[in-house]
Amino acid sequence: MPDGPTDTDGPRPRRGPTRRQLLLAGALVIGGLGGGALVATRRDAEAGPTGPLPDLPLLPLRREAGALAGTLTAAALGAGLAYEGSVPGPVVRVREGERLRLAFRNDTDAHSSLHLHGLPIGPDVDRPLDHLSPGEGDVRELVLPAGSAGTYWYHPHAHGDVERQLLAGLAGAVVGDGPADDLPGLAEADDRLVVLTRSGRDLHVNGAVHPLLTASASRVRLRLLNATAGDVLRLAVRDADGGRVDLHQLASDAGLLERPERVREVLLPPGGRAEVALDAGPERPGPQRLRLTALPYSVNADGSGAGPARTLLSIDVPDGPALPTLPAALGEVPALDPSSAVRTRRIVLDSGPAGGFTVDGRAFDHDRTDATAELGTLEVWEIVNDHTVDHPFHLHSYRVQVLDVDGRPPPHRAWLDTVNVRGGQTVRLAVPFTDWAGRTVYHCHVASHEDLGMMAVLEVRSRAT
Ligand SMILES: [Cu+2]
Repeated sequence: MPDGPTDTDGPRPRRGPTRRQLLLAGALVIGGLGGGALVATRRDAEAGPTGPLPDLPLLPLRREAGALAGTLTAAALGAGLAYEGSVPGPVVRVREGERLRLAFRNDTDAHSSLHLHGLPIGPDVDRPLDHLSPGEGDVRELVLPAGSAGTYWYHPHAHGDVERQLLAGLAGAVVGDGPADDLPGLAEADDRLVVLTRSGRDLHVNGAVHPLLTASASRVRLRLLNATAGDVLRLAVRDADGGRVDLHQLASDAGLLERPERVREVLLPPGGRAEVALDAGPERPGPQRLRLTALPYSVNADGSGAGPARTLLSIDVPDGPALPTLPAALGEVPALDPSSAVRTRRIVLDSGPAGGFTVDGRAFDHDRTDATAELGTLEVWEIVNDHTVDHPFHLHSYRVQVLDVDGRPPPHRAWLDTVNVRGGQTVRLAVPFTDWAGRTVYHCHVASHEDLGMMAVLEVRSRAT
């Protein structure tokens, strides 16, 4: 049942932040705070879509010595930056079992790097602490393992300059395909990437402001990727009357759920992904126009400063033949038993002196190792946000499951790599250190917070060494 217009959901919108909130936020890119964003939003909500949803180009891959090989070059494009001349960058699409050899070339005039966000790769492939000078390049090689089909992405990881490079246009999607994609119920769906970025005051979908997706089937699968530098997005789909449409969540950040889960909305922090299916469905026969909407959301712990609802994407769903029901089983998300954890580690996120941000009271130091863990063990990480705004916690190379948020278990089990932690909250994570050892990082995925110090170094050691 529709639950009525959602523009009134949540705290009453305010015109903009107070000076104090801006100071507390410490960043210019917190979602929904700018007064200008409100102006753009009203226009978007009242006007129809501006044009068709742009199709994102596929990165050409050539078969070469047992691998699929491609190149991503970051370079200037107009006043901004782009991978391969495209904003967002071209989609890297591979199937489970394939070996991918991805070359990166930095043709920008600043240090940059290529981070494959969420993909199952070890620290020696990810190399998050390495920066490449202008003119330099490197190569990453990985095999997409069975069970890792999902929606991932790539972006720069040059500490101190990540926000600028993201906002300038450096972000692209990676799609891993697997056997579940061929199951009846999913195979017939119109499968679409929805890459959300910010350019100035506007949120873009595949590079366009409020485009129109004309679906080719009565079921649409949306691969939602929050590739903004700092917007926490609360996403729902509404019908022509403003009522919310049930979504069937298929995947979280790091792969498929065990089964489709019925949800009304998904909260995507910057860096986060979710895949959802929506149906014209027997309860809503006939062609219809739906709207992917960013619902009001405040990153402030006191709930202040949420903007109005914003239509991001209109979706025309045709009336079609009834499709097979969604598959009953999708992926594997084994339960992790926290009683088998070798330790509980407490990690505190907070603001620091002079407008900076800290992890456990310290700003990032490339040369310091902040935490060590042992390969093959399970740890519980208590992420404590002692600050007043959201800090989405991101760990490289090791995917995690949320055990509880302030003591409350999540609605379903999921593999995640970017977990939003609200001001004042404590989120407990199960962190299994499987597959690879090495030196890597954990950090806030609001790029400006990371740039200003909210990052730390983890070293996972193998027992043998
Ligand atoms: Cu943060």
